[in-house]
Amino acid sequence: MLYRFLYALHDTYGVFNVFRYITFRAVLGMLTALLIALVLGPAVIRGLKRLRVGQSVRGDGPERHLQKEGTPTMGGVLILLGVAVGTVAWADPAEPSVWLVLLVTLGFGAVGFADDYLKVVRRNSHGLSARVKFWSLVAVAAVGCGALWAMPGFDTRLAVPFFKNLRPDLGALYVPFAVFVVVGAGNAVNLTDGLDGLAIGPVITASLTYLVFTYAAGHARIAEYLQIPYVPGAGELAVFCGAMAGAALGFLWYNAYPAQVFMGDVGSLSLGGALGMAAVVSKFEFVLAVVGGVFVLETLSVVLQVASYKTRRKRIFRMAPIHHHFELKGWAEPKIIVRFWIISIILALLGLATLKLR
Ligand code: 57M
Repeated sequence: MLYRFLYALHDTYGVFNVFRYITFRAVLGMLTALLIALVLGPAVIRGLKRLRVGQSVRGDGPERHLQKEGTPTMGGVLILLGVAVGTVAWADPAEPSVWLVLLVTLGFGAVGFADDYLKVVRRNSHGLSARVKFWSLVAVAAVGCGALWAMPGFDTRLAVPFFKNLRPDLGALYVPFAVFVVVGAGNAVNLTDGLDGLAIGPVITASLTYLVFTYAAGHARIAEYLQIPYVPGAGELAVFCGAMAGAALGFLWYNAYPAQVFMGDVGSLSLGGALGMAAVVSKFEFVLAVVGGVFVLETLSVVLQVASYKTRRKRIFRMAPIHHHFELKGWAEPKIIVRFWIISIILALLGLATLKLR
C-alpha cells in the first residue's frame, strides 16, 4: 500500500519511479520484515516470558533437550508480523494472489497459535488433537487454493521439471493437489523445527529461491526465455517471499543456538504453508520437494521409521525425525544444524538449476 502512495509521486519526482520495480520492492519488503523482527524481538521475547509462554519439553526425547524447558515459544508471531507488514507495505494491493497467500499463511498461523496456546495453558506438549489440527489446515488451504482456482485464467496444468512439454491438466483436481502441497509443506516444516535454527535456516534459503521463481514466473519475457509457465501477477509474490526471508533472518538472530525463543507451531505451520502457496501460485510445485528437500527428508524419516516399526518392530533410526538420530549419535547440536543448512543451500542451487535444465 505504501508502494501505491510512493509510486503515485513519480509524476512530480522522477526518482519515485523506482517503486515500480518488483526487485526493488522485494528488497524493501525483506528489509522491512528484517527490521521488525530484529527491533521488536527483545520486546516480544520479554512479553512471552512475562506471559509465561514457555516450552514444555517431552521427557522421552534426547536428554539434552530437557535443559530447553521453559524457553519462550510462539516467537512465530514476530515472523508473521514481519511478513504481513513487509508484504502489505510493498506488494501491489491490486494483485489478488498476494492476499490469498497471506490469508493462508495467517490462517495456518492461527491454527498453530491455537495449538501452542493450548500447550501453554495445559503446561504439557498436547495441544490441538491431531485430527482437528489436520482438518483445520486442510480447510484453510482449501479456501485459499479453491479461490485461486476460481480466479479467471488460472492454469490447472502442472509444470514438470526437466520436461517442458509435459503439462498434464488436472482440471478441478488441481485443488486437492494444491491442498496436499500446502498442508504437506506446513507439516514438514513443523516436523523439522526441533533444534535451534534448524527449520528457519532452510526456510530462508527456500524463500530466497522462491523469490527468484515467483519473479521469473511473473515476468513474461523471462518466463518465455526460460520456457516456464508465465503466471501474470506472480511477480508480486517475490515481495512476499522477500518479506518471509527477511522476517526469518531476523528471527534467526534470536533462535540461533542457544535459542532465546522458539517459533512454535504458529511459526512453523505458517512458514511451511506460505512456501507451499508460493509454489502453487508460481507453478513450481514439484521443485518445492527439491528446494525444501531438508523438510522432505525429515518427513520421510518419520514415515520410514513408523512403517518399519509397525511392520518389523524394528527402528531404522535411533529416533525420528532424523535430526534426533544424529543427536543420539553424539553430534553436537550446532553441527547438525549447520550441516542441514549446508544441505538446504545445495538443494536450493539444484532447484535453481532446474530453471535452465529443461
Ligand atoms: C514438532 N516439536 C518439537 C517448539 C517448536 C509423528 C512424530 C514424529 C511427531 C513429532 C512431533 O511432535 N513433531 C512436531 C516437534 C519441540 O519444539 C516445539 O514445537 C515447535 C514446532 N512445532 O517451535 O515450540 C521441541 O523441539 C526442540 N526445539 C529446539 N529448538 C528450536 O528452535 O530445540 C524446537 C525448536 C522443543 C525443543 O526441545 O521442546 C519436538 O521435538 O517436540 N514427534 C517427535 O519429534 C518425537 N519423535 C518420536 O516420537 N519418534 C518416534 C516415532 C513416532 C517416529 C520414533 O522415532 O520411534 C520426538 N520429539 C520429542 N521427544 N520431543 C521424540 C521424543
